[in-house]
Amino acid sequence: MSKYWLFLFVCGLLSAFSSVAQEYDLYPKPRQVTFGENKLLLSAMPSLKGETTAYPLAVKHLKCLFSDTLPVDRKLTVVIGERGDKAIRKYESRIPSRPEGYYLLVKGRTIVIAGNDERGTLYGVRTLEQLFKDGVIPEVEIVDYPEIAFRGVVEGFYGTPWSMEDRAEQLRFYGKYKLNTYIYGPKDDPYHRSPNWRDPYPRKEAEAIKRLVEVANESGVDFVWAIHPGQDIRWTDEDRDNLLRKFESMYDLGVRAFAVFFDDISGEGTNPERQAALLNYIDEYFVKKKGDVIPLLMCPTDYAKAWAQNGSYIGKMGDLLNPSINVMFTGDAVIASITRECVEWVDAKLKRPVYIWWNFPVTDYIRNRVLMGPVYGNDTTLTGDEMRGFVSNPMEHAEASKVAIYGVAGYTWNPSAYDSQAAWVDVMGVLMPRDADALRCFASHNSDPGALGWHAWQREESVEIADCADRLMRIYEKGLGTVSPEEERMSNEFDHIVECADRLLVNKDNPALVRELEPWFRQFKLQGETGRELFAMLWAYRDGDAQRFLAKYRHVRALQEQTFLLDQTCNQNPYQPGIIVGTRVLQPFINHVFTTVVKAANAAFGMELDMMSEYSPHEFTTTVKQLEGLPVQVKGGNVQLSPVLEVVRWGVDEEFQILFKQPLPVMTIQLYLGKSDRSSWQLSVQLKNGTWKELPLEEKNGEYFVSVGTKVKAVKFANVSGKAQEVFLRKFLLQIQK
Ligand code: BEU
Repeated sequence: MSKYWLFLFVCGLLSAFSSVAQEYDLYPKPRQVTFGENKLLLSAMPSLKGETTAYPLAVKHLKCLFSDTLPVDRKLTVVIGERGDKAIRKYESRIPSRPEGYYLLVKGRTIVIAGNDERGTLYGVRTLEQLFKDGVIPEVEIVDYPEIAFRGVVEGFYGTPWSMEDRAEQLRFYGKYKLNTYIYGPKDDPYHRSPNWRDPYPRKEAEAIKRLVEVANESGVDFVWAIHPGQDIRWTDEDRDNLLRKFESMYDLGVRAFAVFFDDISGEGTNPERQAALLNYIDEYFVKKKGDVIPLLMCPTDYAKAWAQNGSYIGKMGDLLNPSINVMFTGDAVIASITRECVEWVDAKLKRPVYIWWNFPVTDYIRNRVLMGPVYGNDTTLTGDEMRGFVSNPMEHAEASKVAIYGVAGYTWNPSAYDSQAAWVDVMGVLMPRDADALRCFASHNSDPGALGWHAWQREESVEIADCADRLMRIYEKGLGTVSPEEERMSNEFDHIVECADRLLVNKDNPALVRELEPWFRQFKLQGETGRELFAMLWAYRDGDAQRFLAKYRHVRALQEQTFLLDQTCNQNPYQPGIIVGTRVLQPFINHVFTTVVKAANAAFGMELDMMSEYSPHEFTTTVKQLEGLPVQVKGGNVQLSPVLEVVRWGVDEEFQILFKQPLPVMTIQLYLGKSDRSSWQLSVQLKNGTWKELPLEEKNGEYFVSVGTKVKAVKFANVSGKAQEVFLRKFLLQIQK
């Protein structure tokens, strides 16, 4: 063969291999994959070897791949088993000696699935499932294992807990993408925490949990049931036994993994020595005694480094807790990216690898948004020796949370090979095969939580057009006369948004996702239409056509009002109610350009049109770090602060103020701090003449109540106790005279 022909032959081979590889995008990405040249046609039922000794769940899933109506082909063999099984002995040296690892071979007329352990075998079958397309499997050799031992989800948010149907669907999704952990800990399940953590579930709920555990078992996912007793626990033998009794009742429902959460509590329950003693007791007298329960998991009270300060609490946990107990941590802050520095810091304190509770894509602190962006920013060099677990805390929208959960599956399986962008693009097709591009457009513009002082974590948003939007605003600052490529690009983007939103609203691939996101899709469409009409307004101005300008201005105003109405009527909850979209790039762009264009048109056409684009009436200022950026809401004419979910560490003399746009007739103020200690607090109002007046706090049903009955310019609330306080700020409501 001449050199030329040899060259062509090699090129042909390479392209054949790479096209096979491209055809089979395996996810999460396996460690080592070598595709062969041929494909195996599976038109017959293979004969199974090792069927009786292999992990039954793996065999069950394997059999689902083949239709049992097919004739048996004796020459086609599937060999399956775990390390130590006779059937796969020949391949044992190729199995990675890592928990949940597996070796998979498809060659000639043989398929080998050899697990390092039972889960490993199951994961081998899962990979085979992904390779199986239209009755054909490519020749391949795979060596694979996960990096992080516990990977998955903690349903740990405040808000409406997921439904049992949502959870069952989630468990199947986790199984498919090799996530092995689901932690049940919804903050608003009263049997998970106060007031009912001591009581067993009523029969109906208990039955539903039992069924859920069965789905978890069938999916190869550990169902971890968490209890949250800290807010009212008494450190007595009685309460210890209450807790154990509750665990026993969950064990009877089939639960074989348990967690105790001490997050977001104040008072006696926060004592680290007491917590550790209780956990060690549970570990010794329940977990280890049962023998079939996996290691105990706990969430500490100081669960973020920002609170751990000198780390004395977390250090005590490291010293006192039995070594087998896993400890959760959210990173540098409550909402944070996971850095190597933080993991090393907390590992040293805990004297064990940390179990990360990652607060993404949770939105319980920003419930008017959805977080649909990629999973990125976590250290990709971390190994299983440094991080024992990594679970994502999702949104109350289960289906929408899959965008992030899919990313977490890839990251935790193999952090160093994880490609965040590719995973994100991929999952759009997984969730909405026919409208993947439209979903991607929506997701790309809805990913930032917004920088809220204390939770100041930001995410990229509208990445593809952010620079363009910025450049265009600067062009317009110099004058509105120039037609630029940026203008064309932005106006096309708004057209595209309208098209995508319309398609998403009627999408049939994923009804659950459409149901969850429908109000956001509608808001997105309005945003696209507003952007589109904004340009029509600008072009009318440029043409000197005052009449057309006015028509377009009125249309923009109408769209703005519809946006406001949707925000005021949909998704109404006490915690940041409403629906907002595209807040990082699109909305600021629209607001900025709207003001610029109306200002120019007013001057040119001699008009006095209102150029205010967003209504933000009241101002909030504070010296309490944790309250920085707290939104002030206007609801039904009343004014209220968005409730804070965490315990607020409130320093001596620290305060907050709400300054009203114009004096308001405040009738009463109601507030809930979770403590009755009136003398520690001072509430004052600023009267119309500018003087401050202190008002007494009365106590009513555990809440504080203040009678005001006059017009005020501002309200101030301060800690005057002379010492730091730990309180909740779950309610601060000003009732305004209508
Ligand atoms: C996420 O906003 C979030 C924060 C915390 N208040 C709670 N606990 C932990 O993060 C450990 C969590 O339940 C809540 O979802």
